[in-house]
Parts: sequence; C-alpha cells; structure tokens
Amino acid sequence: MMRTCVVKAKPFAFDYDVQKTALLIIDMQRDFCEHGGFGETLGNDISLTKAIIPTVQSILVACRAKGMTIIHTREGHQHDLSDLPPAKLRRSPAIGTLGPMGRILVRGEYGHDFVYELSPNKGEYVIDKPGKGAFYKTRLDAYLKRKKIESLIVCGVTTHVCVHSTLREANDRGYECLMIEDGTAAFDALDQEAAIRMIHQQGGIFGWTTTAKSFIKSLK
Ligand code: TIU
Repeated sequence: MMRTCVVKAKPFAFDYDVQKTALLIIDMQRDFCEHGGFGETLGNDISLTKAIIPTVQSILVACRAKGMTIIHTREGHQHDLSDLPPAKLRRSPAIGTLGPMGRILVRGEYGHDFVYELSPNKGEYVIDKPGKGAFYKTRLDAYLKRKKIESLIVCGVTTHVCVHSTLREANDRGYECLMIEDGTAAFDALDQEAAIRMIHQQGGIFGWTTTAKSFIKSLK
C-alpha cells in the first residue's frame, strides 16, 4: 500500500509515512564546515559544506514541525584516541592535534560539535561515531528498530564519505533511503555529482535522491 507522503525523486517517486521515518543529519560539525577544522587539514575547501547549512536548517525545521524523529551524528574520537585505529590515523594524521577549534575530531572539543544553526533540540538523538558510517560501534540500528523506523531522509556531509558509508549500510539493513541532493555536500562538485548518481542509478541501487524543496513540499 502507498504510504501517506509522496515525493518526486530519482529514479522514481519515494513514498513514506512521517511516523515511520527519521531525518538523519550526518556530521554537520564545525570540523567539516568551518576554518581550521578536520576538513581543511585534509586539504579541502570548506565553502561547499558550509553553504548547505541554511538548506539543512530548513529541512530540520520542517521535519520538527511534523514531529518526525530527528537524529544527528558526529564523527570523532575519545580523548585518549583509544577508538582511533592506527590505519585511520596513518592517513588522517591531524586527528587529535591542536587546531584553532581545539583538538581535531576529538569529542568534547569546540570543532567537533555541531554548527550553531543545526544544534540538536532536547529529545533529538545524538550519535557519536568513531567511523565514517553511522552504524559502526553505535546504537543507531537499535534506536531505529525501537522507533519502528522504515525510511530515512539523509542530509549532511560529506556526501561521498560519511553520507555514502551510512546510506549504503542503511540500505543493506533494510531501510529505504532518500538523500537530499542540495542538503548534502562534498568538498568538490565532481564528487557531489558522482555521489548523487551512485545512489539512484541501476533502478535506485542504494536509494532515491531529491531536492530539499520537493521533500519539504511532500511533508504531510
Ligand atoms: N573526508 C571527508 O570527506 N569526510 C570525512 O572524513 N568525514 C565525513 O564525511 N563526515
């Protein structure tokens, strides 16, 4: 049976029920959207990740107004870096070093926290994750099952890294995923375009994609 809300999407219309859907906002942290954070230490320009903040905010506000389940994730490590595999540190040696926003990608530091505009409200679930995907070493799946969630609306950064790792695993775990094209960002436009196409190609091999405007219009 068709669910209540229907949104024009690629590769075909995505239908969902608000009560069985969660908005999943991936890693909208200062470390990825502001100067001196993890994103910049990797050699990236943060202008595209910063630019989506107002769009993600409009999605968040619209979902809150409908009482949708909201989940925010953060990538980061414990102070002693005991949850940081040497293999990850080897290719991201800035993790744990001191930057202008505190220690890079370390929990509790200013740079690790969410950008101000996307601060979680009381009652919204915050997931701290040591990896790129939001299921690895977290309680995300248990939380979604407890809430009887079937569909995920996915926003955040970066599209080709943490958003993809999370969305691909969510798809394997049986969740239907709609990624918001302009509610996600990569550090460069080519990666963004490819990451979007990789979701909806082959009949929606990982899920669906749409725009923030179309998604907000579909909310009932
Ligand atoms: N490097 C990069 O594009 N992303 C990350 O390291 N983490 C997330 O995507 N959050």
